[in-house]
Amino acid sequence: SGGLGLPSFLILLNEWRASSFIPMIYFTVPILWSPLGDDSLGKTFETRDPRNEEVIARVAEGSKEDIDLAVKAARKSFDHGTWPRMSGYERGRVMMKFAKLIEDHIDELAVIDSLNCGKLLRFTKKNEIPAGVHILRYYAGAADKIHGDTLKLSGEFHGYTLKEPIGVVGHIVPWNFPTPLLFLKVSPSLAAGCTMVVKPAEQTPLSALYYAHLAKLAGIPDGVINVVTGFGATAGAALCSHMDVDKISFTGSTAVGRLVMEAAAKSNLKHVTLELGGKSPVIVFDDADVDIAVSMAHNATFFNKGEFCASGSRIYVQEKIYDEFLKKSVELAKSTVIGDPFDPEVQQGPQIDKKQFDKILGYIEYGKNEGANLLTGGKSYGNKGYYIEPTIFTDVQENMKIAQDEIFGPVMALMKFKTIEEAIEKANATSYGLVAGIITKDLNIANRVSRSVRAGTVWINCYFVLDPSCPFGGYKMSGFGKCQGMEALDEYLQVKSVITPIYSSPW
Ligand code: TXE
Repeated sequence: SGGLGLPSFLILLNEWRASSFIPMIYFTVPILWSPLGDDSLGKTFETRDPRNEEVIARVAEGSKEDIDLAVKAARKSFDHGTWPRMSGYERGRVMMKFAKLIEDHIDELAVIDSLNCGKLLRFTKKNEIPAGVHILRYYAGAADKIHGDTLKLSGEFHGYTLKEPIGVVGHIVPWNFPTPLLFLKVSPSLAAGCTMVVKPAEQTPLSALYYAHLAKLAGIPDGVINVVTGFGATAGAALCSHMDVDKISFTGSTAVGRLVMEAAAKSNLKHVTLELGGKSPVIVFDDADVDIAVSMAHNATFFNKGEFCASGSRIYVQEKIYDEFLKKSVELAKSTVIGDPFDPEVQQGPQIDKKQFDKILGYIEYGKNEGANLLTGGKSYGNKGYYIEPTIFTDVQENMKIAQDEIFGPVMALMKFKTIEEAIEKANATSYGLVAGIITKDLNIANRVSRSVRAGTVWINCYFVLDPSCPFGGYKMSGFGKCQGMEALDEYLQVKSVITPIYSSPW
């Protein structure tokens, strides 16, 4: 098995940037170990610092051949290795050790994700890396609680079900939360006894490599976690159409989600779960405390620079408080401190890359051209890096692109409504259905609206409250299948029915 060039990583971290550092593809297959960090074809690609667009590392560019080798290692480990066969208790113990090692390396990991992703350092350190650890521990605790049912069949037969690991899993991870999203996939599949190939996003490959190294130190056997860095159209697509992969767990855009399903259907009908985008509504009723509601809505839209599938980017405000809400929202947006995410005073860092930066500015242009009213923001910030001002539009109509498409950036569409019925109708008027927020003191309104919005999660008087125990996943074109909760464990298990006569065999 290979090792990540950890000392090099530490040099990188000490300097916070380095141009000649080449992390290697971390395979658990000995033959692929390469001190130069190349993939099987020797190709590499750049990963950049979104603060200043400078190259921070060159990473191996995994090809179809590398995916084949990684799947082979995972298959061998699933069919003949110890991981799927050891007791759940033992698997849980190893996972707990893995979690402890991550905690021991939290400073390095927080810097890696902040550097690679433009995230606030205080947030990666206090929230995101600990969230990964929390998720891992939650599923470590579940590993020895996987069991089927005993069934009383009609007739003189006894039946029971076994829950078995689904097999080799391909995990395709996006760039917006490299650590939590990785562990939302890896942890339940490890607990279930699966083996896996992880393809991190091309924008943020670094922490996944570090985690592979720590997994090995924790005692996770070779072949169980295989990380292949590379691009979606090559390495990702090869994983989705691979005949020896039993399941794909994908988080990313709706457009690529379709391709993943298509590849699964055209290859071996592998199982698929999709966690896709959103265009989530936050509905603020007249009885809300305006200051609290403004702050909640602000965070719902602008948290993590708007790069969050559950971003509350459509804010519906009831007419009586609308004007006050609007004025205070603009003041808050204008007061946002934009800048280097390593600076503790800063509240908003740069967008992930040029592609997203251009996409967001493009949507802002659409908004202006379609007749929405730009109240604040609307342009890039500074002359280096991918910074965009927090932007608020009003007079947004339901059919405008900025009300329908996932912008995935710091852009709020602020809209007015009169009645509960109107709010429900507008909230449901997109093809997405990931989450919804409701702000009201009236329990009857909260109950009614939470049952009427078509979304996988509803937050009442809060937003972004995520917990490993609480299932999360979309309705409609936001995808299907759950991450988090015991439901996510089921995504990596299949049920076998076993039937036997109670007395002697009738045959
Ligand atoms: O996503 P992609 P991108 C949304 C968000 C964003 C848009 C585009 O709106 O602006 O998607 O982002 C891999 N077969 N979300 O271009 O392309 C890719 O390498 C297999 C929402 O980054 O979907 C990466 O690992 N895999 C979202 C992952 O898919 C493929 C998070 C996501 O990339 C592939 C990210 C292919 N053909 C973006 N093509 C969320 N739900 O949180 C790409 N990939």
